[in-house]
Amino acid sequence: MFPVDKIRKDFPILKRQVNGKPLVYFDNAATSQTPQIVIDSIVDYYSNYNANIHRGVHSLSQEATDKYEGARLKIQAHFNAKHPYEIIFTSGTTHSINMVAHGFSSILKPGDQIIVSALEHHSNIVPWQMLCEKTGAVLKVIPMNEDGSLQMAVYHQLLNDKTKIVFCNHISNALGVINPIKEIIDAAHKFGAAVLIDGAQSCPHIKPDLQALDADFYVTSAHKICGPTGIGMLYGKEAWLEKLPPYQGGGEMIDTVTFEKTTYAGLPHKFEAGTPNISGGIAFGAAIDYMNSVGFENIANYENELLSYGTQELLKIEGLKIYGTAAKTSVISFNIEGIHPYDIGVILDKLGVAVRTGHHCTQPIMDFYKIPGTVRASFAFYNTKKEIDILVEALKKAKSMLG
Ligand code: C6P
Repeated sequence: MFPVDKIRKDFPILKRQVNGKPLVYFDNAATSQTPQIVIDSIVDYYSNYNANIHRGVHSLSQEATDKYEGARLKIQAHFNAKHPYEIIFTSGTTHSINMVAHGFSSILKPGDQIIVSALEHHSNIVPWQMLCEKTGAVLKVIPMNEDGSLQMAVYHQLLNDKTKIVFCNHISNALGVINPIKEIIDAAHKFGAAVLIDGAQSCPHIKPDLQALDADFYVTSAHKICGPTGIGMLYGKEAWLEKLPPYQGGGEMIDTVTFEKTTYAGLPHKFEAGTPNISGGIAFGAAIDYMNSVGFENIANYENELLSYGTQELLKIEGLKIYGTAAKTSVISFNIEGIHPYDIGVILDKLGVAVRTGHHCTQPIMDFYKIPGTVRASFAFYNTKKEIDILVEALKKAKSMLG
């Protein structure tokens, strides 16, 4: 049996009350909670070895550098990247995507084609639109079906020799549906196009093997996987990272600087200008260790149980409709007939239940369903069936007040 009671003790925040009720935290797709061991890694850095990295010969600097680079190695091993220098520390998914988009501005030509899926987060739409404006490239969209799956036959038709890069999330943040990324990657490679996988929503549930997937780029944020905010990663295959220009100029990303000419440092430093989020990087490594100590197979099995139970219980509420019914992870996006999702969110909060309401930074998905937004309950491995019962009772109360 999954030791959820023991695991909950690792998360100090789960003990707190909200509006006089025990917190039921179902907003894990927005950000996950942080276990004590990850919090301790940040406190340890500032208490014991706070120093800038890669710069000093003194002991503290060396210690901090070792721990930061040690975290890079943990992340490399976890995602199975071939080389540690293929892992670039960034401030998060959004930053990582913008780095790649910026890099492609020197590669794309007018008429080149970029393909994105209809299920993307705004952070995987807007940078490409900006890139198209800059380069004259054209943005094409893989449309979605009513159940939230992608129309893969259309994707295969969209691909051609002009396609230079394809972007797709592994798991949709708004619906939780799982996209067929291996098929997407393999098909794009037949036309020589690169593929960027947005792993922001998959990394808390699935341990990806980046070499087996053959992804060209993979991006995620540590705060989705029990790490802190303000840190994330860009994985890029060595050949692609060598080809792309640096994103920002500054300290640490150079080899030599004169007023006539600057040459850049090798990977990963070429993409890591300035003093980074050192404690964040170290805590990202601690979060990866923590998640692996729980075990991704255990996490997936337990979260599937929560998803089945939650779906079954929520559907007992009359007028409740779930969006995104294709194969998915532990996200339930829904509306109750005649009630605005925001109003439901406010009442749930009064009852201690945290969910996200609105368009979830995916307005095109909401437009597809012709709705203003949804209520999104997203479960993590530290949630329980008892908490789902509390959500169901709270929804019944909201319905009787608002319906
Ligand atoms: N989604 C959600 O509530 P950042 O903000 O850079 O850490 O992650 C952006 C991002 C990119 N792609 C996907 C698939 C995401 O889910 C997110 C973040 C949160 O759904 C906050 S908007």
